[in-house]
Amino acid sequence: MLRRLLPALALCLLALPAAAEERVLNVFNWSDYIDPYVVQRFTRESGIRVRYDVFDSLETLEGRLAAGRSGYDIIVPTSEPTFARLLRAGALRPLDRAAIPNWRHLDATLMERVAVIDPGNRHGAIYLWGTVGLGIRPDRVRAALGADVPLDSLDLLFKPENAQRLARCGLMVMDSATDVLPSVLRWLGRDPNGHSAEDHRAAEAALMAIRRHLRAIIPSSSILDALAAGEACVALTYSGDVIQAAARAREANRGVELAYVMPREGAQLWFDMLAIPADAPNPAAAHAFIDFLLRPEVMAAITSQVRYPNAVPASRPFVAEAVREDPSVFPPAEALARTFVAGTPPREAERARTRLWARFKAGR
Ligand code: N2P
Repeated sequence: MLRRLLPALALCLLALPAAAEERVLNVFNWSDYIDPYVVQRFTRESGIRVRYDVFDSLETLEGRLAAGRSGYDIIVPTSEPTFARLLRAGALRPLDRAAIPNWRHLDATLMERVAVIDPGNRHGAIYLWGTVGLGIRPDRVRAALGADVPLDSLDLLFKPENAQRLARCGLMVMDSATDVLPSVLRWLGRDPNGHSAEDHRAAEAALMAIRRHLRAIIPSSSILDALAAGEACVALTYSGDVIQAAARAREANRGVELAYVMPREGAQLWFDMLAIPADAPNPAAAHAFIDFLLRPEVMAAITSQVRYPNAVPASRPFVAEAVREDPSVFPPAEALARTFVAGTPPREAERARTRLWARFKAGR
């Protein structure tokens, strides 16, 4: 009996590593945007190994996806413009809801907002969301501009006389035309989604007027590091990145105090989507991963770690108290009422923005 079983057993053992090898999930996510233990736990529970790459701007994500065959199973594009554009190009796979039982935890009101570009929410679930605003060192800003300067205005950065006085303590802008230009237009009192030649000219003039006062125009991940190290006193970047930097600075205990402020002029609000490329090599694993992420305790661990709100209300009681009670992580309704959402500019306008941005970075 045993002798007859042995070959079968040997075969099983031989087959195991090969099968395990095939069970790989290729993730392309934003940097500093997950709790690493969550990824480990997914592998432990499912046996699926995770190959994890990161990007730190929508431009980088789109560049990698544009040609197809990215090799990724999970990507995390912002609903507009990137997710909308990929969807329109047929580059996203419709989700199989039957394989995502935890879909039921998603906040219906938030999902309705992204249904504007994805009717019926067929291609994506909200992962995390947030705003674009200012990371500031309140003590440095007050020292440079006076004790009663409003700390919640884009004037800090875009008024040339302020920029000049803050230049020494470090002004920074994240390197992303897509996620910076709408706030520039808003500060100018224009439609943040305007893309006429006149809009572009005005935005470029505003950026050029402060260009020589900027210490850096660098990827968002580098802005996070610079803020945490105390090298920037005003930086335009993503909300949770500032709040993460503030936590890191507190831990380092070197006297760097940071705050995130949503601009009073109105902040850009965005939603990042879990999506599966149409040509994903392992869509089954991708569905399993989305389902895993939407578990309330898993989502809570992610929000606690990266300090961005999620779209799973049932996660809230499990979120670390300091994060749960932080109004800069969970903006109050009146602050949200002043936000705006970016649209999806036509290709030609996008090209003009890219050229404008290159001139801004070069400073001429
Ligand atoms: C995470 C960046 C936040 C994503 N580091 C912005 N959509």
